[in-house]
Amino acid sequence: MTKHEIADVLNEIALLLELKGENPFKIRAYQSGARVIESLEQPELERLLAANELLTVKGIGEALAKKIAELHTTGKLEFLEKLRATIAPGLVELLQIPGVGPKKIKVLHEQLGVVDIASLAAACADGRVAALAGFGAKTQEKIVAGIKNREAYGRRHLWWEAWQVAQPIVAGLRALPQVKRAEAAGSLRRGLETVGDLDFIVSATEIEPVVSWFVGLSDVQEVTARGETKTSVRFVTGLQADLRLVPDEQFIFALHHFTGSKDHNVQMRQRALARGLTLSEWGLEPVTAATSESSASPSSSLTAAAGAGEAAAPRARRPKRAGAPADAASGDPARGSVATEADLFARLGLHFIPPELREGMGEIEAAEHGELPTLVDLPDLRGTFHCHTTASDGRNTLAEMATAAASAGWEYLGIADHSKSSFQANGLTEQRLLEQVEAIRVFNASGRCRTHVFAGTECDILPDGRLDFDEALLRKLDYVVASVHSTFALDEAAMTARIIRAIEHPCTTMLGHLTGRLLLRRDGYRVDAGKIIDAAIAHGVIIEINAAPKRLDMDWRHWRKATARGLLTSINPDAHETAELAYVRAGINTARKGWLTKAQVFNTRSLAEVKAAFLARRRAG
Ligand code: DGT
Ligand code: CA
Ligand code: CA
Ligand code: ZN
Repeated sequence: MTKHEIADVLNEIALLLELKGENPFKIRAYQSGARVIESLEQPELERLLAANELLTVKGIGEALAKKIAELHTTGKLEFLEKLRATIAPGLVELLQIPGVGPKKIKVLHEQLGVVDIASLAAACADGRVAALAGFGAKTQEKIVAGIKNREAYGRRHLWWEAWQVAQPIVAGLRALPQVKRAEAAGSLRRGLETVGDLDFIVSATEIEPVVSWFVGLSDVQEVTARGETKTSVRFVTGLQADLRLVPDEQFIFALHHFTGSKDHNVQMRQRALARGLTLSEWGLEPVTAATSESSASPSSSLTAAAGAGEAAAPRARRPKRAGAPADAASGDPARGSVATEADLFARLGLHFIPPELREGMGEIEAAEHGELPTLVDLPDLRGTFHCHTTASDGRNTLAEMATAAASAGWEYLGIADHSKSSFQANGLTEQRLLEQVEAIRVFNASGRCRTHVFAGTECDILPDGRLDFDEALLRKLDYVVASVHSTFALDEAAMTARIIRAIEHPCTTMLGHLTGRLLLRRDGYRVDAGKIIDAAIAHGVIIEINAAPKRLDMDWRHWRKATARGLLTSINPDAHETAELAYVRAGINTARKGWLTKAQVFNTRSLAEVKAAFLARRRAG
């Protein structure tokens, strides 16, 4: 078992004990035990287990050591299984509602008989929650809003999670002997922060084996449609997926159409019409008497094509399309066949538009005039900032994080653990931060790792806009990420002033997660993004793209305008363990959707350039 798996078990025990209202000391023993295990490096943990020496580790008592040994040898823990059986599973689910912690759940369960979200909603509806001591009308309101959000958001999925599901499916489809081409389209391909459903486009020589493979995937819970051209499934996670099979000569048209967005498609279709062509998921053809009638209203005919008609086999509806070459204007020597999306755009007089830009927000005009930017991409990144370690709430040590950054090929890694006011995240005191700075100096000097580590902090922005550490201490660091982690309920003007004050601090290098939003869970606090962007530009402060898939904050919709005015960003994973360094991939989506080039992303710079920039800032400040 890895140290993370063991720590997960200990944390789950702590949580279940808390739901039961057990002795706080016992609960804390499991929580701190989990932290101690994570602060060990994996080989050291294995050595201790093999030598039966766990008890020698500070913070691991007899009871814990026994349980960890049982987990290690059997992969199971009887104690946990018994504990789970004593708690209604619906109670654990309640934890997903913001503002409802184990203590509140225990009271709700004991006093109101709440066992799941439905019974909690009912208790709120007749005011019984507000009447409980320690709750009140405000708390009840918050719970009701949380339950509503959960319902409204429940149908969508984080891009990252959808991508984890989609990647192996695309690879599996491509490996089938009958498949010629396969892609994931839709919002996933456009890199949208959340995804409603997956859309796979496949061309194949034979249909049946491909459909059988798809519906036979191990996570498929239900097959919701099975036709000749479209098959839909729902996975156990609730995520749904459409598989569309098309003749190979239609592949590019289907891929473009089902990549969307709808707004982009409508504009593309209008552009085609203006040139006497009709564009659809089946092809690009001259407008004929028959098609011109239905294309009088481009968006409604598209709706019909993608909506009611799609299950009913488009090839049957349009018998001539399937066999005929997709290139209707093949007589024109200037117009070759459409083998790629670039060909399709070229046929309409456009440069290739990357999927992330296809939101109907000016990309077609820019593509017409050759004004699309060369978008930043993953290989451009040479390091990253804003990463946590076991010193605060991370799950890997400094050395483990740096080693992982080195295997990613990065030249540098910025550590930014929490500051003292974030006690819930085990924030560092002045003393502990100074020790960490020293540890980083020693680590860099040791030559253990070819990735340079920058010493930073994710410093809390206090309610009045001051930073959580003194200027003298902040000056000892390479860089400072300033973030809001508390007092979210300020009005927009006060929150904006608070953040601008932090931006004005001479030591602030970057602003962390602008709004604090948690996608599909809670909206961000209200801020005037325009004013904050102006202040950041004026003070040479970077606004991060927090690439944690649940944040993706600042939102892509702000970036194009902000960078045009001179704002710089850094794509930061907010990684709490080595595997989360890969989150920068989600941040790249945000950057690309915001039209950003390499030059606008700070962590595409070389180590020498970053060092020079930090030095220059410190001199200026
Ligand atoms: P999602 O799944 O809600 O995250 O978003 P999408 O963009 O993946 O939407 P989806 O799965 O409903 O459809 C995939 C694409 O198919 C969509 O981006 C554009 C195209 N499409 C679907 N319905 C329509 C429509 O009514 N009109 C037009 N023009 N295109 C459509
Ligand atoms: Ca979709
Ligand atoms: Ca779909
Ligand atoms: Zn943070």
